[in-house]
Amino acid sequence: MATGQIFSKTTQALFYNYKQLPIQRMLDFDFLCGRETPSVAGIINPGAEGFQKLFFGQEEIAIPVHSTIEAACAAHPTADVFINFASYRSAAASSMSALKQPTIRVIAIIAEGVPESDTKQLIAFARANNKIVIGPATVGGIQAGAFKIGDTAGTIDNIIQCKLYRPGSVGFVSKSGGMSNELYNTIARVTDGLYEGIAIGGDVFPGSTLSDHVLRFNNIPQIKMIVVLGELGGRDEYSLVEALKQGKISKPVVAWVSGTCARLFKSEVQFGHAGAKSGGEMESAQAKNQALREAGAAVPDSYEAFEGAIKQTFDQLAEEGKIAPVKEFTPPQIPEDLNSAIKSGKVRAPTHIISTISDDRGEEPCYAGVPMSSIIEQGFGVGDVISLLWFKRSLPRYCTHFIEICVMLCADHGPCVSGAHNTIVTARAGKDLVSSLVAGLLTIGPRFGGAIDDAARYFKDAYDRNLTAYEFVESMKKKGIRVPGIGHRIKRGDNRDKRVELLQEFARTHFPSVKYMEYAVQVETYTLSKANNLVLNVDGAIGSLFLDLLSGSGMFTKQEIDEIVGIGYLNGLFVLARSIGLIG
Ligand code: Q5B
Repeated sequence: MATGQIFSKTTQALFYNYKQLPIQRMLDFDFLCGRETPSVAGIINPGAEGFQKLFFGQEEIAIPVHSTIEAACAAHPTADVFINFASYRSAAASSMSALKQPTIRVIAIIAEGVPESDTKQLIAFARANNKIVIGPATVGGIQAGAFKIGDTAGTIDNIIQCKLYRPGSVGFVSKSGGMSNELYNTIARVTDGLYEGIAIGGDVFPGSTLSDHVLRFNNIPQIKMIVVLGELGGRDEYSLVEALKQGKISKPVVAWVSGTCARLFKSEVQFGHAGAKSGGEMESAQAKNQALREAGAAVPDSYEAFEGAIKQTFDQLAEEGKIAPVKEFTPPQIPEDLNSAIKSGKVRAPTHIISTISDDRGEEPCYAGVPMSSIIEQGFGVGDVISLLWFKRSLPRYCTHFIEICVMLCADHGPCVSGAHNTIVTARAGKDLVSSLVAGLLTIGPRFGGAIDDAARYFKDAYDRNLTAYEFVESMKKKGIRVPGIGHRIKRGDNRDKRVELLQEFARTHFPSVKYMEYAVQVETYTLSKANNLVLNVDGAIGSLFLDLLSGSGMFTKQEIDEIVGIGYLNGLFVLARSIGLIG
């Protein structure tokens, strides 16, 4: 890896695995730097295709999403950086696929824990094909004012504070991503700023080494000095020592190898990174610092003195007139995200939708204020859940049991009724479950299953107006309306509907009052005198009994009963019930 620049203000990347936050951070950085094109050309999200909406400054842009690396590379041939946010399990395979793409030149592998044997294969392949691997176990890297990988340099506030939106004169390379943030800050304080910073990652076998990047920085004219932060463990720093000794590095190098504290421990200590453990004297921070010092790098006596050493080297270069003044500018302001502004109490926003029946904002979802755990602990059934979600209250057990009986009794009615017929035809035509179910449900209406609400409305109105059964039926006839809840294609006066009988029996035993149902029975007696098929059907039985449930339970005001009947969602009971059979 002996080339110089690897990024520029027009570099574009492909981002593997959709991670909204790091992508948005890259785009925010672009905006801050005044880039004209977003640095993320495409996203690879295995199995998904389309686009993702993200912000580029104040504007929303659509970034294409591809399901394969091959498709993404073909669609974006100028995007030559591959940022791999795959897990440690799949990072190696996806990285190898990316390396095999002719358009990809640099890849950054973020995952920690990639098997070392896999990394070695990636390194060998990359070297043979003249490609650059940054990581694994890295945050990535940044070219100030031009291009940034994922979460490198942290928040926008930090990026602004470290003046990373415009280039300075310092090349920086470290093993640690976290410490690189710290050093970006230090460099901003005591020099004219960072030009490029790379975190190579803390694995034993990094895809590219400290010396790889130092040699590269040496070839970049804008970089006037190089800062290196190594750490104990491994021998990477010795390649740098060799390069310095051989005179391959002409620019001043300020270096520090952290981990000098390891000697204070009686036994070997594994620090945060996989590679950060001293395997012997040669790999100790002290030995590596000494070797770097002897090779000509400016190496302070402690980490605390690192900042001073960087400053001294920079000041010297400035004094020698080797540093051109940086073009300062005020970066544009990134609009704050609505969510974070709401969180900090700066703005308020109206909600789009309010649910008055369930709430999942707390520790656990609640139905009408009743937490899920108590629904389970109290042994609630489907009837109780319906009462909470439809009527927003806990109804007495006999009511919720009645609801459950309705659902059970109406769950199916053979293959010949409209709903089942349509569902069967649709399913046999090869359609999926949802389409077949919906085809059946769409037949529910005034003549089939959907007469419960009308039955409740008309029976209530007639009963409340003290109409006799005769007056009610005849007035309906005059208006040309069939009495909802009366009549059946098969059932007859001498072949009653068992479901109706079961509902009546339950209600007579458990309901405090069945006045509406008894009224419906009087209506049936009269209609049966006209024709033998004009029985009280299951819709009429449920409609009239629901009126008794609403008025007899004492849980609803008169106004609420009128509202429930007026809105008309008792047919929902039939829809719910029959879905069971249609799905079957
Ligand atoms: N006539 C149910 O009719 C049906 C009359 C009436 C006064 C009436 C019919 C009707 C009202 C709506 C209703 C729910 C279409 C039914 C259900 C669930 C189900 C379904 C299943 C399941 C049956 C013959 C003569 C005519 C009509 C008169 C009929 N109904 N008069 N009030 N209600 N009912 N729907 O047998 O003088 O000869 O012209 O619309 O409650 O859907 O099992 O299939 O679980 O899946 O086709 O149980 O009653 O009778 O239309 O030939 O009429 O009776 O005016 O008089 P039919 P039609 P006329 S339960």
